[in-house]
Amino acid sequence: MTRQPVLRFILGDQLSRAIASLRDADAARDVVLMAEVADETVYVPHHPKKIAFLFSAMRHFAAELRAEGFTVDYVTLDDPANTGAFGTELARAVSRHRAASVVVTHPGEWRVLDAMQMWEETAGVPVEIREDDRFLCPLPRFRQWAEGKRQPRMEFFYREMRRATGLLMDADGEPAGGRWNFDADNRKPVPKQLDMPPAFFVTPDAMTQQVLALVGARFPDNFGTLDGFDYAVTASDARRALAHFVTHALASFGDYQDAMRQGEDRLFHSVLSPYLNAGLLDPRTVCDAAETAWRDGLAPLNAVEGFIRQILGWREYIRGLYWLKMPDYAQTNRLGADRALPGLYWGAPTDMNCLSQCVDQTRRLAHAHHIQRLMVTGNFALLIGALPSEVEAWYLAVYIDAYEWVELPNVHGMILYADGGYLASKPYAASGKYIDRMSDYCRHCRYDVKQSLGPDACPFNFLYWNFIIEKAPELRGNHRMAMIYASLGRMEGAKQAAIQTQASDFLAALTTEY
Ligand code: FAD
Ligand code: DLZ
Ligand code: SF4
Repeated sequence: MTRQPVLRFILGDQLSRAIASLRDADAARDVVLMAEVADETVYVPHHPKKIAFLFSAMRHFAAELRAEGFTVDYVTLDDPANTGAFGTELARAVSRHRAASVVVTHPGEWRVLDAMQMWEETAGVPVEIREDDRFLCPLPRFRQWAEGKRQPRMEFFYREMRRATGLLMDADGEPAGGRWNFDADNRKPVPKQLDMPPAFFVTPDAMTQQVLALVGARFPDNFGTLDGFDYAVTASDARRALAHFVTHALASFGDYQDAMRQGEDRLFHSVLSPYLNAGLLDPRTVCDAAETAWRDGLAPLNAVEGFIRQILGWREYIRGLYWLKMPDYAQTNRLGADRALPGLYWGAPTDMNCLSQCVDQTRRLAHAHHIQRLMVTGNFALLIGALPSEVEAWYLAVYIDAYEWVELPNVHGMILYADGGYLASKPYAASGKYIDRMSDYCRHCRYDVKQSLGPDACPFNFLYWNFIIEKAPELRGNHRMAMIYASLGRMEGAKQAAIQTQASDFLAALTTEY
């Protein structure tokens, strides 16, 4: 007598062999379901490289499971019977395989979790949703830590996580090197003469080529190019990417983590986020590899601590906040921002070289590093008062590593301050001076970063002061903004008025066309 199978539904960002929904799978009995569905490809207009990366990684994962002996029911996007949605594909598969029940892992987006509540009804069998335990901080633990805190700050969460995991801790319970954070040694601009790490790349195999053809034909008008696709699409290649980073870039990660340089897309960043977020790499493996490099004398502590903090601290904290605060979190708009997203984000030409470079890099790679996302495209969106929902949709669409659990708090909280300071203690607003200090973009720009008024003035300068003036009612009381408001107090009224006029003219000329 054959036993009825359990259907194990694996979503596109759950490509880990150790995922909870596969843990007790019986290859002789169960069926694994994976589906490329139209709904997931269009809820924002994803960059084609993001879609291609996920589809190819999904297909490779399915092939690996089959090689292990699993039955994998894989529904491709171009299958004529494909109904285009998770719920209906699940119902079809339950009926095809006469499944007794469904097991799935908690998804990374609220909207998918919400839809999952209907799956038992549409599939007609029990659906078990298991916790996603690929993170280092379980959600109940985060909730316990954040509960009752008006502004739960990442730095303190990070220290808890260092203690909980033992990462970079001495035997006596003190942080390695005697400090929790070495940022004071970091954040240097890149010197003119500096050898850059060699690029890591994977040549697309036949399976990836097939996906590239499918995505190219199906999404010809999406922002972004498929040309030069060289991302890893398997766990073993993702581990090679990690090893490459540790060998060639980690040692300088801390020094140059906030730097930008024209023509150097990745500098000393790891570009591991696509693999971490899709499940091809697990965060503990990445942190352990970095710590081992330090213990073996291959990378200094300021670099290794800075890198581990991004994953053990920021990544876990951002995810914890998302699930703690959703779905209400996305609805706040503390600064009352309401401007439609300008077309320059979708590639319309702009004379602002920093923006032009970061958007073009995003178009080519579906990747930009943190400081480009924060201080160039993010800072601009904040200063012009762009509508949070439109900025969020842009970040969710254009980056290969973007899922709402990680995109939303970074955009809504970190760059737009739309949550009123729950995540960030003050807005990350900055004038052109910051961009000039950390990059060489200004040297190639038609604007003059030293000027705040007049036809050649860097727009970041007058937009910054305009923001400070306009948002004074919300921000003046923030003690971290005291120095800025003291400077504003010393600025002549006539200059303030001229800044506001120039900003207003600039904003009026911004167009949504592209
Ligand atoms: P590295 O600089 O090498 O950092 C190592 C790892 O640390 C990253 O791979 C990532 O997993 C983690 N990390 C670093 N900073 C953060 C952070 N703030 N939040 C979460 N994880 C972090 N990251 C995403 O993975 N997906 C997103 O959709 C995303 N959207 C962002 C939007 C904005 C406005 C900002 C400011 C940041 C966003 N980030 C996002 C965080 C960060 O920019 C990317 O993780 C990083 O650029 C990925 O490149 P990397 O792997 O080379 O990172
Ligand atoms: C992002 C994405 C895309 C573009 N396509 C699919 C898909 O066809 N099938 C799938 O299982 N997952 C896809 N994903 C990832 C999902 O959007 C992601 O799993 C959910 O947003 C939950 O994080
Ligand atoms: Fe950007 Fe201003 Fe520098 Fe031009 S001058 S690159 S607009 S910061």
